[in-house]
Amino acid sequence: EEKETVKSENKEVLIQDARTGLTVEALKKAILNNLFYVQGKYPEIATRNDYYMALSFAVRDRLLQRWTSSVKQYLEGKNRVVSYLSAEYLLGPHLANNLINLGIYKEMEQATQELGVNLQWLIDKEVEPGLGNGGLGRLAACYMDSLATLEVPAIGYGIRYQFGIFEQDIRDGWQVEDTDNWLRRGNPWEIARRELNYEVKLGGYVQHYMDRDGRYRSNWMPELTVKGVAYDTPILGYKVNTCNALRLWKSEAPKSFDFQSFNSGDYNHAVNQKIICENISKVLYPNDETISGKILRLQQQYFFVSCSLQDMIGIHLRQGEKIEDFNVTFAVQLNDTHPAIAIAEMMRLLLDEHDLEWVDAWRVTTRTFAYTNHTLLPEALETWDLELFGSVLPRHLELIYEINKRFLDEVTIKVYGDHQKISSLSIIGEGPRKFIKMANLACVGSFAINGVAALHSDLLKKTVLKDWYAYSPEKFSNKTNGVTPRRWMVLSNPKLTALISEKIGENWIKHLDELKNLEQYADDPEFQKSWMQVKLEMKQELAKRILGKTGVKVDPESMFDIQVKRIHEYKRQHLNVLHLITLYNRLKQNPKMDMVPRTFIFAGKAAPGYKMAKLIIKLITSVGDLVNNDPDVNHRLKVVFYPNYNVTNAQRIYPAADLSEQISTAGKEASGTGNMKLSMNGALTIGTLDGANVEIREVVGEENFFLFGLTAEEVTQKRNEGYDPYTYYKSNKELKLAIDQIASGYFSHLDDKIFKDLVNNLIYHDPFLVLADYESYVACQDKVSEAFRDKAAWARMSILNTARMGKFSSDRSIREYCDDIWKVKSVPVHLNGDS
Ligand code: OX2
Repeated sequence: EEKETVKSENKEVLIQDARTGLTVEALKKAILNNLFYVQGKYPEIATRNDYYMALSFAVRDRLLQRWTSSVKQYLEGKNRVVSYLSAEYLLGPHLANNLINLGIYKEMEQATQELGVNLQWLIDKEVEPGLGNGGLGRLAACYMDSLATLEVPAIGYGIRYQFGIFEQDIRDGWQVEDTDNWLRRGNPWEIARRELNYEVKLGGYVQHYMDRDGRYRSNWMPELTVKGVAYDTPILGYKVNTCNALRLWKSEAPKSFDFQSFNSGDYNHAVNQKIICENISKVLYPNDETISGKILRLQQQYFFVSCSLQDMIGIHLRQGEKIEDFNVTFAVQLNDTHPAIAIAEMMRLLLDEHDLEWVDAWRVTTRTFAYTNHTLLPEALETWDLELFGSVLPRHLELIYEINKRFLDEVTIKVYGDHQKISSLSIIGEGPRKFIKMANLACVGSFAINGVAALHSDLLKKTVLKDWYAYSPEKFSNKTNGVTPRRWMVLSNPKLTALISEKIGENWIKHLDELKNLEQYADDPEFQKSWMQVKLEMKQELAKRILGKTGVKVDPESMFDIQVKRIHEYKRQHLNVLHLITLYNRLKQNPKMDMVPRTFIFAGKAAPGYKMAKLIIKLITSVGDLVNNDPDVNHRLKVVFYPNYNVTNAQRIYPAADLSEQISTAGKEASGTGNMKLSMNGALTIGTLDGANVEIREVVGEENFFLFGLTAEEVTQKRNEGYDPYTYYKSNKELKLAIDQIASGYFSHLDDKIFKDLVNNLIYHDPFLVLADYESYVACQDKVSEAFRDKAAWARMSILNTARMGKFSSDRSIREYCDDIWKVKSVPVHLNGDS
């Protein structure tokens, strides 16, 4: 409990004012004040948005109080700071999360109620900042929450996209994209720091000369200079005073007009320059796990990295420290290779702007950065065409050549004559056109390299980063992903949270391992009943939303079989569909059969340019149209495609899941994090031995996990032997029927062309071994159905899943990063004025 006190006439006096007070009265006063002084309204004429803003500013005031205290404390103590560089942050709505972390959810509920407005109604008004694609961006958001909760001094750096991930609508069964204008009604959670801005050069050429002291110098003459302006969002930890900054950069023109052009009458040129500059932070690239190779993307990456490093150097020098000690002040984590250009930019800043010698600059750089790899998919490993790269970053191209030359000299001594190794370690790829390999740049320049699940880290060492592992094994480690229980349990599943806390207290919210205290109730029939009652209520709520959004009526008593994530061939939503069609065919052949009723729920966005992914969505909706309207099925099967999967919708879906589909081809999903959130909310998993599934199965116990499919090793072996999907298609009757139906237009009003590419891809190529895993998947699903009939046994497994998920708190992940990689410590924050 926060108490703010001042000494007055030798008495401790409690201050509960409208800006900082946490009581119902103080909150009421704050809301009314903001309504009047910020929104300019009195209650009778205030809109829902006015109330949302008034409430949010009331919460923000309380965050700012903690934020300024945190900053003050960090600076005074000269503490080592974590700097997280990420091109994406998939934050989700702030309001409810901040109420929870401040510990004033109940108080605010009462305050709003007394003012005659409903809190949930205002929470639902928030437009979430969708500044990320999927797991990678959401991980960054969970990590920011845990850093603050563990009281670690940290800054998150990224891009303030004006338009985040597109909004998805389904029309005629197809995905259509709409722009995400999230800033339309203003953003109460950010503070523009106009005074915090940096110039970033782009394009042009480099001049070389000798200065008066005989020092060789480079002078980058850019074609364009843009300005980055800082926008800060406070990130408060759970029931602590630590409030860190998420600092996102907005690009602008350095001056509003190019006056030279303007005065000489070239108005268009002047305005165009402004547009070009503003374009850099305009829109998030909607590709998950695929590189785009576009100039604008490289500009975005460089833009935010350069602003961030200039900002960090400024902070470091203002502390009175020497530039040579930069790595003592900051540990900088690269969230995949998107910010890897930081390594060359750090060198440029140290050499060209701060006059260090090469060896000193390289020493500082390689003690500063650590790199997290998030994927083994070859199509996701970033490369840049060398010529394109040089046209945007001519100075960095020179620096990369030099870094590479020095590095390869060293390599050559070690692996003399092994040209294969040398070319695999080289930052520059040779081919018809040369290219820059960003993963290699990240590896040379970092002191630590990690994967995001045990299997993934292991495969990294054996495959894509094999030669790097052989070269510097000491850099490698694993850091299994985690998710924050504050958002993914407390906020999204308040009823389950209350039930758990009733039994074991509230400590688990900060120490998730304590969930294991629930195990003792797993066999308790009363507890099982309450547990399943919460599940049912969450399913009823979701059913209502489904009806509203899609018009499909689903039965909350049926098994909610859920696959929600980006649509990607490697995640194999089509394998799920093949099972669905198989169940449908069984029912058609035997309408009287006793089948466990299932509701198949899919959600996820497809990259707008990813044809096959979009076709998979159309397949799901087409099968759904037929199945949902077939009287023979008699409501035993329902298919839902829930549109516009984002953080807000994920929060509503996870608590309602009975079955969590984690069915990627083994070796392809680096970790997955939806798998953790679903399991925490009591869903059982059907999954392959892939990513974090392996570790989830380990902790929940193999008897509480539905395993199927080839292992990563078997997948590789099968490919090497010459995998032929056609033989699987021919030899399995149910599989053949399902595929033939798709091909013949059975689900598409007899249109036999629409799914042709998908079908041909499956039976002739099948790069993700859907057909090879089909039989094992369907057999496993049959076991799932049988298990679901035994309600008590299912409840037990569900409880044990939640009880054993402690490991997958992002608090555990962050603690490991802090101890093993960043070497940073907690710094408890006291409120200013607090004793
Ligand atoms: C994702 C991975 O696909 C996913 O498996 C992982 O859980 C997540 O990152 C967080 O680590 N883009 N998105 C990812 O990797 C890349 C690249």
